[in-house]
Amino acid sequence: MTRRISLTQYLIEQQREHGHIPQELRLLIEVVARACKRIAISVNKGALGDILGTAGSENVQGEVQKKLDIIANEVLIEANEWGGHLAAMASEEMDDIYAVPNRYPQGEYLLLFDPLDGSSNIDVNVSIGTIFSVLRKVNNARGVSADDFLQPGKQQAAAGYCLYGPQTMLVLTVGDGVAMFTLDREQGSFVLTEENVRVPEDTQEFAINMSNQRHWDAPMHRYIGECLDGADGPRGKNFNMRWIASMVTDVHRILMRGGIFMYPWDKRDPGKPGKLRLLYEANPMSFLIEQAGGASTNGRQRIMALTPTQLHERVAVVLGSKNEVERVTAYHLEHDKA
Ligand code: P6P
Repeated sequence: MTRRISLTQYLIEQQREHGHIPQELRLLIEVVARACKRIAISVNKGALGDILGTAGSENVQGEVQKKLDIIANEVLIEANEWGGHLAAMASEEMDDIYAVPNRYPQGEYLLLFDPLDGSSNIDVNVSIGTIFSVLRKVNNARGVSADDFLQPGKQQAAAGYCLYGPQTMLVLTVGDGVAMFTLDREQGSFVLTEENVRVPEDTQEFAINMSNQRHWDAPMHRYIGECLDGADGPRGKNFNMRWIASMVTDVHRILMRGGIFMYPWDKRDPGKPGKLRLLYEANPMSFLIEQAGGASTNGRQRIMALTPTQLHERVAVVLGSKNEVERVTAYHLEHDKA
C-alpha cells in the first residue's frame, strides 16, 4: 500500500532526503500543480462553464485553438510568472517564448508546456491533459531567448503531466523514478497514490492511428503487420490496440500497464519528421517513460539525446515497453542499411 502523503511532503522528502531537488524546483512544481488544479476546475465545468468549442483563432502549429487551450495557457502563465523561480516559459499555444516581466525576479528555470494536450477530445468529454517540462537556464547572461530552450531532453530537471480523466492525476519525475498523485477534491490537494512506477518490458497492446497506415514507411508496415498477424504470425502472440488521440491518456495507460505508443513519420508531409512536438510533448513523456524503465526513440535515435534546432520542432515518437520499442527501432535501422 503506497503511503498517503501529499505532493508537498513528497517533494520536501525528495529535497531533504535525496538531495534531488533544490527548493526553487520544489516551489516551481508546486505552482504548476496548483495551476493544474485550476485548469481541472475549468475542464470539469464542460458546457456549464462556457468553455467548450473553438476560440476562433489558430496557434503557431496552424491548429484551431479551443477556448480551453487558451484558458489553460493563461492559467499557467499567470501562476508561474511572479514566483521568482523562472526565467521564461514556452508553450504550444504561443509563437515565441514568454520572458518573465522585469517587475518580477528572474529564476534559473525554464518551463515548457502543452497546456491542454488532446484538446480535440474536449467537446466529446474524453480525457485530456497538461504536459510540462522543466529545464535549467544554462546561459548565465542576463536575459533569455528561445535558444536557451534548445536543450536535449536528457537535460530536463523535471517533467510530468496532469491527466483530467475520471480522476485528476499528477504524474511526475524529478529524475528519481516516477510518482503518481491523485487529486483529493475534499482536501483540494494531490495525494501520493503510486511511486516507483515501472513499465513492463513486454506488451501485447499497441497505440497508433491506423487511419494513417497507407502513409507509413516500410518498417512501420512491418511492425504493425506482425502485430496484426497475431499468434499465427512471427510474433506468436495476439495484440490489442488502443488509440485515444490524447497522448497524455495513452502514455498514462502505458505507465500503468505497459504498451507501445507510436506517432511515426509519414509521407503526407515528407519534410515534417512527425506530428508531435519535441520540447513539450515528446521530451517530457520520454523522461517519464525512461524513468519508469521504458524506452523512447524517434524510430532510430533516443529522443532525449536529440538537440532541438527550433522551439516548436516536431519529432516521430515510438515509446513504451522497452522490448517493443527496441524492435521497432531495429526494424528502422535494418531498413536504412538495406
Ligand atoms: P491524431 C493531440 O492533438 C495530439 O497532439 C496527441 O495528444 C495525440 O496523441 C495525437 O495528437 C493524435 O493525433 O492524428 O490521431 O488526431
